[in-house]
Amino acid sequence: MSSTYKEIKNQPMSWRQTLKQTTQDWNSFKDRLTIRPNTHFLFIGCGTSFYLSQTSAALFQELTGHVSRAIPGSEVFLTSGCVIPNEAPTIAFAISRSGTTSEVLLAVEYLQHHYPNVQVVGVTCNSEEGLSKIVPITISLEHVKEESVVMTQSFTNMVLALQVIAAKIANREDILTELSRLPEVLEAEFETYEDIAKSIGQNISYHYYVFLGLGKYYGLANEACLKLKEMTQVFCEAYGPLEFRHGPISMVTNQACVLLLQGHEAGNWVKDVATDVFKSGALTAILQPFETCKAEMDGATFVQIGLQGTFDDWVRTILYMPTLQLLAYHRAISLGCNPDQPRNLTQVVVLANEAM
Ligand code: F1P
Repeated sequence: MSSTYKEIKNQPMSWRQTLKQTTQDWNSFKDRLTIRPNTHFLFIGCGTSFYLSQTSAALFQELTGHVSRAIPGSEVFLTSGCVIPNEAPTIAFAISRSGTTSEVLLAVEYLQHHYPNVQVVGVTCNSEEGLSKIVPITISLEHVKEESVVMTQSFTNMVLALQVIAAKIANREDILTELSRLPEVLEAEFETYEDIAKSIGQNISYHYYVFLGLGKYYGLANEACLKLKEMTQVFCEAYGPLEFRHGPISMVTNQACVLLLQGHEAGNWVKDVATDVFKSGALTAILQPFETCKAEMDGATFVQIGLQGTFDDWVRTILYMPTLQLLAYHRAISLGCNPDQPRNLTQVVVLANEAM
């Protein structure tokens, strides 16, 4: 069996372990973190780890109220003036599945040499590698170490670990209780997600994919694009839903597939975008946490996400991802591509010495 497929399907199990482990980790390092009312949070990573940084920064800011920002690893050491606060106390989460991506290691070293106001916490799935050796605190999810080149369960598990930390910082036991229900809801809904992901993925006549996600879902939209690009090399883009109408919607034809990640937040505003996309002739798929009145958009595809959990938008975040990962997987299989061997890619990008 494909390792990518196995890792996608392992998410209910791995989420359970992440919830348990991160609570223990937090108890062991919380006293070493100094969090003041004006503390900023940074989330630093590359590729998938950058997109999970985007989602985590949005989640952190919303729940804790602290200024939070995602930064690609390279920007920390190449253009720090644009991205790192000079004086505000700052906690930077350096994120890397492998723990060996050069840009993330260089970013950490740069912060340690130039920014005494920044405390760094590593987030990885591999504690034996470089990252955990150079940071004082590490959250290491060894149980989601992946064989695959393409990151799937590592994305959702690292976001989930950061959600637990955000809930701890915000002192929100109610949110932690809701998070603990995610694995069972994914288990209950996985088959439905896969049926829909397969039916869209198997239609290889779509040559252009768009993912629309608001706020904390924008990082998910970017990550969904990356999965499709890595596994199937199709042209895709991600936008905020209302941004899509400001020009890009003119790219849409009946060979386009537009997937909208809908929450309760901004409900009617986002629904209005879905209606416009549907009228433009694209296959319109809406992932949403409520039942649908089919008559509204007859012919559109609806995926109900987290219906059995009645979660709020914040908690539901990672539940959108398995459908999007499976879509990429099934499109790859239908095209005869091997999802475990994406073109021109390696598990880690290690820079040549000359560049450093
Ligand atoms: C991040 C990453 C992956 C990408 C590729 C190269 O790695 O950019 O997202 O799919 O395989 O590496 P990491 O720093 O999280 O290990």
